[in-house]
Amino acid sequence: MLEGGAQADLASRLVGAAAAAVVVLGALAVAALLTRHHAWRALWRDWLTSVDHKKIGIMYVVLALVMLTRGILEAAVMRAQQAVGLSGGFLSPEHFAQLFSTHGTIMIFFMAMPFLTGLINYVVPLQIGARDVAFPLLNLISLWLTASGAMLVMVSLVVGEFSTGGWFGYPPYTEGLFTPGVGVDYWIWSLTLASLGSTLSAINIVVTIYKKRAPGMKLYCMPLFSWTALCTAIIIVFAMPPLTAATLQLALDRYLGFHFFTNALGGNQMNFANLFWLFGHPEVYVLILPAFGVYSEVFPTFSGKTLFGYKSMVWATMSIAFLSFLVWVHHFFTMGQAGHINAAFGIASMLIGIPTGVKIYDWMTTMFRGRIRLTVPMIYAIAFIYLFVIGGISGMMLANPIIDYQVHNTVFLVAHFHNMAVPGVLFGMLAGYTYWFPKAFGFRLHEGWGRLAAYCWILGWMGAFFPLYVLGLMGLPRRSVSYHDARYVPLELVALVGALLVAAALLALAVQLWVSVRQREANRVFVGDPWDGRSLEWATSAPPPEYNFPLIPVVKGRDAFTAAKEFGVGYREPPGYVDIAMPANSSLGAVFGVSGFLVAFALTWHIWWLALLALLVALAALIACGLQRPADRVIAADEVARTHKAWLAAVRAARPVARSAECSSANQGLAALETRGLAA
Ligand code: HEM
Ligand SMILES: [Cu+2]
Repeated sequence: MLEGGAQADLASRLVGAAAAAVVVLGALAVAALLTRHHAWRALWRDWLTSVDHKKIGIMYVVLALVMLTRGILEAAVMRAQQAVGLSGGFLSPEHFAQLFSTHGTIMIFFMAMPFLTGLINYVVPLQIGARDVAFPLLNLISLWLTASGAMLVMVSLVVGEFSTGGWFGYPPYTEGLFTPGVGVDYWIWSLTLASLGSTLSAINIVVTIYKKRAPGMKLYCMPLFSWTALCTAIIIVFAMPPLTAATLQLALDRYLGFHFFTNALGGNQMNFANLFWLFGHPEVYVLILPAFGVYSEVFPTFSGKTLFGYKSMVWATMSIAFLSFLVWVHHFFTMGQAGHINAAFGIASMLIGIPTGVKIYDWMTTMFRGRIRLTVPMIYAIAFIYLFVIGGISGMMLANPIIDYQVHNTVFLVAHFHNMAVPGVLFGMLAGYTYWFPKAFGFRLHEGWGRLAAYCWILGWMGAFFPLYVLGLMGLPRRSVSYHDARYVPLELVALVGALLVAAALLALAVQLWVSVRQREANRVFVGDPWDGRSLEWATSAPPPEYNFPLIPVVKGRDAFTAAKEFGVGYREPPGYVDIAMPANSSLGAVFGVSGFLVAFALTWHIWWLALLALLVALAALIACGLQRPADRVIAADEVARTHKAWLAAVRAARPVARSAECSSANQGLAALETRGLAA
């Protein structure tokens, strides 16, 4: 009979081996499928080298969904461990630590970030009436860098181990002295790749929004989702560098014996805490603002009204972006700074409640007297309002340093931030996925499975996290692999059931996709406006042509497409067509992605020659990038005309659908004119 510890070691190894097997077999299965369908070439030509913002957006979302799957499975394993964790459980402490570290790192950097970047990439150029982003090739490179970071985390499951230092990897624990081995290095380099990718893509988004808006689209005419994309991207540009600096300094400590964050020779770990949270707090707004943007599209669309309080919404978004840089110390109220500093940061933190409250009222007023349709995005959005307010209130509690001292590092905090991360961020992303899916693929997702998934997410989330508020108040520390107080057990069991329901939600999403693809012919919305949309992304076919719009639209105010529909000019044939030049495919994304991955992998394993070689390749590619003249592909006016006329013919042939029938196969993407005016 094995002893408890040894037993846990064995079980841990089995779980780890199973996870690694899933990754390897999954990769092999995908490769086999691609080979069987002779799809490698198409994958390379149509996707991996494409600089089309729409395809890049879709690839980001695919990456996010793959990583979401891993993150949720890990969460379920953690919950299972804690459910049986009274003086034991089946995982070793080391393994549990790897689980919360990968789960946190993945969910933030490789799930939420790619998800929102994907939605922004897909939607923003369409919403602002542009053909593409400002720097299409850079866009592809950013995607590849992010994906190679994710790949590194995946590889760590098979080769070696991942960090045990949590998603914020505090030194001195993560210093070489205390945690040698490759785990922390995997964490450092995957974050470095992800932060590079995010910074570059954020610069791209900012420039796109400033420079590529359709004529007449003033900033104050821009749809709210694009506004939140702008604010998020600006935050990233300022917030990512501290993270990159912090992880690189940590790398210097680990690799070259520097002492930035050690306890000896003048190092100070508080420098890391400050740098990390100088990034970390703005980061949570990076995650949530695009979700707010999605909700700000979903509420008006499915209430048949224009967004209430547009300007207050914009100002609230900007205030949140600004305030997000002034509150980072609330992540370490207990680390010894003076009381008045805590007080100042506590008050600053509470201030964020004001613009957020404004938004909540704006959304509620948007629904007021609207003709509300409870579609899947709307279910997520309404659940969000209820749950997010609860999360906001627990945030106000934590912002008070006196209360924070009591619950710091308990699972009360875990409940609070999942309250923001799941109903706040993830529900928004899933609402956006459901809302824009028909635009991207030309058919609607199955409504019934979508509802089931939404209800499982909502109930599962409540089951998994409401108990944690109570457990936290009872004193259960976060990151506990086991505990010795039997009073925790019942609530831990409830939380496990919740997590299983969340896993079921994920399964329902997968089934929904499968069923929808199979039934796609019945649910086509080629005309492109299935929800009676208000902004320009709905003014083109679904899926849109590569160049988005045959002629760049001219905009006169907000809700540009609703206005066009009301004036009867939503589907007009232009007087003439012109040639359109689109950027050509490029393999440079892959070159940077692969060499970036190799540099990171080689540094992790101290294979110096490989690191140097891959770095040289990346540098050479960079120089080639600079020397190369960006190639264009011209789409002849004839072809543009043909495509556009075919679409207009489809518009004429389609039967306008009333909102009551929008979830039936009568919906071909042409909305019957039943909106009640712009100012309604
Ligand atoms: C809805 C399903 C989810 C479940 C059941 C879940 C569960 C968990 C659990 C059990 C932990 C460890 C808690 C502890 O330390 O005691 C954890 C930590 C964490 N989760 Fe989640 N999670 C979910 C979704 C998410 C999402 C969507 C995000 C982010 C967007 C996220 C971000 C994190 C982070 C940052 C940590 C902290 C890791 C650390 O301690 O370093 N989680 N989660
Ligand atoms: Cu914060």
